[in-house]
Formats: sequence, C-alpha cells, structure tokens
Amino acid sequence: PECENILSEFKTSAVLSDSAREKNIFIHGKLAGQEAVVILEKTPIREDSLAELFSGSRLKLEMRNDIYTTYRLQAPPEFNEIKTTVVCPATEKHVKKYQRQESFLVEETGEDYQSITLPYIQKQSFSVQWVHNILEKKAEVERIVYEDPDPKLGFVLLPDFKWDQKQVDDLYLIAIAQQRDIRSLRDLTSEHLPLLQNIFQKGKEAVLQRYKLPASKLRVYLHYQPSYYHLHVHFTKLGYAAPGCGVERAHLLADVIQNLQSDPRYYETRTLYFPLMADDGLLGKFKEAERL
Ligand code: M7G
Repeated sequence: PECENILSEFKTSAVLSDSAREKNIFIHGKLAGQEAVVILEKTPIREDSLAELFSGSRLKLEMRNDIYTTYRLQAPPEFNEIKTTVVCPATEKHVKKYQRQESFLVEETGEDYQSITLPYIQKQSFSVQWVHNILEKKAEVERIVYEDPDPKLGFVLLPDFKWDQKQVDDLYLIAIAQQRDIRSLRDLTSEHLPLLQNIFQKGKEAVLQRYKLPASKLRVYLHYQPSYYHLHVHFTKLGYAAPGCGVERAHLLADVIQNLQSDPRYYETRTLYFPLMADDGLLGKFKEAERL
C-alpha cells in the first residue's frame, strides 16, 4: 500500500464536531493551501485480534480497589491505527455537511419538490464525479463486491468509504445504479421496479456469499434527501447505527418497492419529510417560500 504523510502539512482552522462516545473528530483546515476536511476515527476492537492483543501488550496500573482494577493497555502499533478520511479540495458545502448543527424537519409536497427542491439541487449539489469514477472503473475497482453491468437494471455494489471492512459488525455497502438519470427517491416510478428488485435481490445474494450475512441481518434503504443525487442504496448490518442514519432520512427498499407497486406515482406525489441542518441552503429556500 502507498504510504504518505500529507497530514504533517495540515493546518487546523476549526473542529467541526467530535464525539468521545463515537471516538471521532471532524476537522476543517488547509492542506497545501487548499481547503480540506479531515475525519479521524478510532476503529473497533476485533474479537479475532484479542489473543494477539493480550500477548503483545503492556499493562500500566492506574488504580486498584478491592476486586476492581483499572489499567492503561499499551497495545502494539497495529492496534492503534486510526481510520482517516481526507476531503480535499473541500467545498463550503462539505464543511457544512460535517459541522454539528441544529436540524429542522421539512415537509415537502410533490409541488414543493418541483418548485423549491429540484431547482436548488440542480444548481447546488455535491459533484457525483466519484460515482461516475466507480461506474467507469477509474476508482475503487478492486473494492467492487458485485457488479451487474446491464445499463438499465444493473448496479455496482462496493464498500461504503465509511466502512474499513475489518469486521462485519459495522458492515456498510452501497449499490450504485448504472443508470445516471435517477436523482433520488423522488424520481422513482413503477418503471424502475425491475431495477429496484434487481438491486435488492442480487445485492442480498452478494452480501450472503461474500460476508455470510443473511437478508434477515440487513438493513437496505435509501436516503431522502441524499447527499449525492445519483441513485444508490445503502446496505448496512441490522443493529448497526451507522453515522448520519437518522430515522427520518431512511426509506427501506422493501417499502419503496411495495409503495411503487400499489401506486406507480407514489414518490412523485407524496409529501416527504426530512431533516435539514440550520445553515443548509435548501432550508433557506423553504423559508423564503414560507413553507417552514
Ligand atoms: P447519501 O445518502 O447520498 O449521503 O449516501 P450521506 O453521506 O449524507 O449518507 C452516500 C454514501 O456514499 C454515504 O454513505 C457515503 O459514506 C458514501 N460515499 C461518499 N463518497 C464520496 C464515497 C466514495 O468516494 N467512495 C465510496 N465507496 N463511498 C462514498
């Protein structure tokens, strides 16, 4: 693997958020003169590494009281790796995405989508270049878990970059549709049922084959609003509270399929609810339109 030390050049300007419980920190700063966001996260302790951990570590006594003893364990360096994500050059929108903020629930009718949301996302959304790179085999090629190349029904299944693939407990994959003209849940009609069923069926089979995790252990869902407007489906392990997976944004793929079966225009016409952060530009648009 490549080794580099670009972070020695990193100049921190602000901590966007941090969590002692999740053991992560999101930092905004500059890297070689460019705006950057760096995410550091301590990784889980794996059961299969315990023997090695116990045999190769030194214990420093902190306190002893009756039957209770606490130590600081000095583990071999490979146990102290920190998962690091660098976004560079980062846009203003990336900085906002990772900043801890108050959020507000928005009620979006089908008309609101057409008149407020759609014009906004056409101008102001994250680039989906990284998605195109995956579909065109320009990036993450060796990470692909399963691929169906059909231009209409096909998709690419691969690990989400939030998952380090070290343990199945926090399994997180994404299935990216080959079709490029479906922005989000709102664009789905009964016409897309074969695509959705294909992703659901073959995605579950691929996860079972590769990770020995049956469908009964999977949460398969879409986000609305997503961050990236190219249709993709999240596959996570049931019971794993993935970061950023609030109940309001998640729509189970099984429900999406049934809703489209009973009403082909369900997602075009329904009122959808989702949270937006205080300084999200889209929230501003809903306020301007007096829809909030
Ligand atoms: P989303 O619902 O659009 O947005 O999901 P969210 O990030 O607000 O949940 C996009 C998913 O794609 C997220 O789970 C990201 O972690 C993941 N993701 C984002 N990027 C830029 C990449 C990438 O470059 N590679 C991979 N493998 N996953 C990514």
